[in-house]
Amino acid sequence: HSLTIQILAGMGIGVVVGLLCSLIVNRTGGFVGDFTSDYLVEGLFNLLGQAFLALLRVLVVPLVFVSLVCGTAALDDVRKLGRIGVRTVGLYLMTTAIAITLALIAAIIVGPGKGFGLATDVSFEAATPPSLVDVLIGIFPKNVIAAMSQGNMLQIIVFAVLFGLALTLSGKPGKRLLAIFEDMNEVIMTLVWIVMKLAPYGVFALIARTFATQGFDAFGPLIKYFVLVLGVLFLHALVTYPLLLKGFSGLNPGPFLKKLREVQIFAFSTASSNATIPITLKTVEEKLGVKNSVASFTVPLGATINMDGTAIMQGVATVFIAQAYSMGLGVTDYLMVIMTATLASIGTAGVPGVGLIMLSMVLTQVGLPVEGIGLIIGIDRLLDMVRTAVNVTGDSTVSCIVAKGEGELDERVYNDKESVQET
Ligand code: DAS
Repeated sequence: HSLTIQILAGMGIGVVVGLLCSLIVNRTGGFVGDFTSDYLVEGLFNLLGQAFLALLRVLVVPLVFVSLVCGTAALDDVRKLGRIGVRTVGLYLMTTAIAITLALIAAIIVGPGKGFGLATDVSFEAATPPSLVDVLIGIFPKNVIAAMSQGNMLQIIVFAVLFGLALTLSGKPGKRLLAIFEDMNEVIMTLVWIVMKLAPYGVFALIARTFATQGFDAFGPLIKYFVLVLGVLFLHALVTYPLLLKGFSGLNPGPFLKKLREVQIFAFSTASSNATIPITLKTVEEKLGVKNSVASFTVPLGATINMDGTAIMQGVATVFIAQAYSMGLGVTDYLMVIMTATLASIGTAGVPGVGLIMLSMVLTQVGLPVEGIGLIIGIDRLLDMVRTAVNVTGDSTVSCIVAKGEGELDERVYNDKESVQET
């Protein structure tokens, strides 16, 4: 059977087993309850899940570095690289701004926070967003080993692009070295394939543990907020992206959404765009026909600076918290929210829970009580999983649009029926 079906099964069984465990732990105390929570959920599922996540993460830095060196070297000229860079960043900022605007409008119309009637007198000191200059300075690596050991994606991207350019300008030595990098890329992609074979088990364990530990009683008064965020996330993923694919590139969104399912499941299960990079890259190249010269740049960059799903949560959460504390927001506040959320997403990597950290910057910027985050933190994990799936969908959308614009998209591959037997 196709791997996607196996992964979907892993996810489905994970939800059922997770909910069962949650019932057992909450309903039957004593030995059975303790055994389930200590040895099953926090034991076996946690071990399998974290091991699988580690296997994914360990591939990210070598894969991004090697594939981006190859991708940059494959581009025939610097002007093309510059054009790809400008188009990619421009599209990423545009999709994020659209996402958060949709979220703000929806939240203002629905008013999820009305009636909470909370008061705040605590003066709070929270993280302030980095200035644009700091963000730009921060992307230039001072020490490439440090950048790699810290997983600083923007610095790794900058160094890989410079190194790839140097390869193309180094004559014979460059050609020899590039051949080695291309072989390494093949081998690392095989490693990605191996990890994907383990996915049904890894996804099962991650999902089972999440659903076993997610307290569903936290939903109560927050159900409106939860459903509203989900609604805008699905709207953005199923309307905005298809419109952009059709509008900018004349691409049929059908094959795109169908082939992206696996990537979205990985993103959902891991709640980490970064950990999903190997899968996003493999899928965008092998199933959607985006050439490595574009995908190797747009995918890692997107996982770092493009978080549309996160921006949607932040838009709804900001309005929700303002309403919960009966604090009005003016137009300038909303513009500030859009700017701060977009800027904050540039500087932070795609790892679980980063959305809430950025939310504290947004709330501070518009003078809202940061402790309002405490209202929504209980159900944030599930929303994090869904918005990460939207984040990677946005990265893949822009990858296809930029590739099409540069003539680096093989439309035969993009449109062909998905081969049942997985590669
Ligand atoms: N989990 C983040 C990501 O990987 C998104 C978020 O925290 O909002 O994209």
